[in-house]
Amino acid sequence: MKIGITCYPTYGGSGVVATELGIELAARGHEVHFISYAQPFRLTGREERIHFHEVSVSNYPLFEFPPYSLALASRMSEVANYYNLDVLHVHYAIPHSVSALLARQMLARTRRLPFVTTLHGTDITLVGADRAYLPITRYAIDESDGVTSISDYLRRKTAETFGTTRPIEVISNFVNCDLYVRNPQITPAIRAQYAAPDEAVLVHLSNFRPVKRVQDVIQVFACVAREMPARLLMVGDGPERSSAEWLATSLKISDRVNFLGKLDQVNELLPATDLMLLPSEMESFGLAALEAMSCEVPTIGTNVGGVPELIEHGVTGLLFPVGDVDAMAQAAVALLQDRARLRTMATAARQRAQKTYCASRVIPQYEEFYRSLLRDS
Ligand code: GMT
Repeated sequence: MKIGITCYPTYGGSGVVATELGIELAARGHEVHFISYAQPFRLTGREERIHFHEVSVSNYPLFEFPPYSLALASRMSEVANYYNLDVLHVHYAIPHSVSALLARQMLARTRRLPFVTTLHGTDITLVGADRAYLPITRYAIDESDGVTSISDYLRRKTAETFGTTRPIEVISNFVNCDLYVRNPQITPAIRAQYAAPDEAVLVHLSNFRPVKRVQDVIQVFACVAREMPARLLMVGDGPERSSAEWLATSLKISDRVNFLGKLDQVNELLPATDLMLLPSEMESFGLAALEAMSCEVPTIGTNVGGVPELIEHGVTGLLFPVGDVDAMAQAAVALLQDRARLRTMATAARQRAQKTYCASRVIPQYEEFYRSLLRDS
């Protein structure tokens, strides 16, 4: 198949899922065309059967807000036409599904261009639910040829928020279990780059938006660091980074916290850690936790959204109410001090990732979803 993919190319879960999906589809012989304002950050530009089409948004003195959605729709229709795409797949409803809808209509006289919208999270729970965007988001969801969501929680939330009765297929986030894995040849050396042999290594991975509650990460780690030698790796960047740095400094733990910025290759770093901290206010799935699980790293997180679908409390991780920093800290200390329990949980996390969430299991679900749309046309 020839598949067009649109996503936010910046550091974030929906962009990661879209990019990894494109890479996996191309590896299975499909031709993939990314259409966005920048090359998605996990692409190198050298992948076989993957093409990138930049959307440039011309400015004009009259435009206070340059119309990206229109430029995107134009480019989508051109790429679909020139490269004979079978299907467009947009990630994050706003504004991508509206642009896809326009592109489909622009081409309607000459060809059919079905599009799939994948809902990821705040496109429904925050931005989409905002009255300014709700009617257009609902319209674009209803008009999509196919809609998928990344957890059952998000499927239910979409029906509830938008009152839509259209079928939404749940296709979960996935991870490449062959890449996200402990590697005895390199993992110990990477760990040694960051931590002394006696230090526990905790990690947080996100785009540091308020919803991620990165201050809670620092607070939890401060409690852990009072009890044992420990180090925290903060991976990613975003609006809350500076307040997290300030908090680490005021709690006098900044020498134990490494802010690593937006790393591309987290598959090598994650296996070198012991515990993932994900104390988010909301998480429709929690891709960072899945990537950690695949690397035998359990998560201490919050019992919100789709997280309990991924993490079984007490078996593959530990979940607490949002903001319960003390409970998360105590649980982290207890787990890190009980190496046998930590190992059992780490193994269970890897097994759960392998059983349900490996790319090799999930990508065929997307392929079948595309085929079903093309059959219906
Ligand atoms: O909805 C968002 O916040 C955007 C998105 C992103 O780009 O970071 O994150 C969501 O999509 C991920 C991939 O499907 C999920 O794993 C995240 O749980 C989800 N984030 C939230 O729901 C906050």
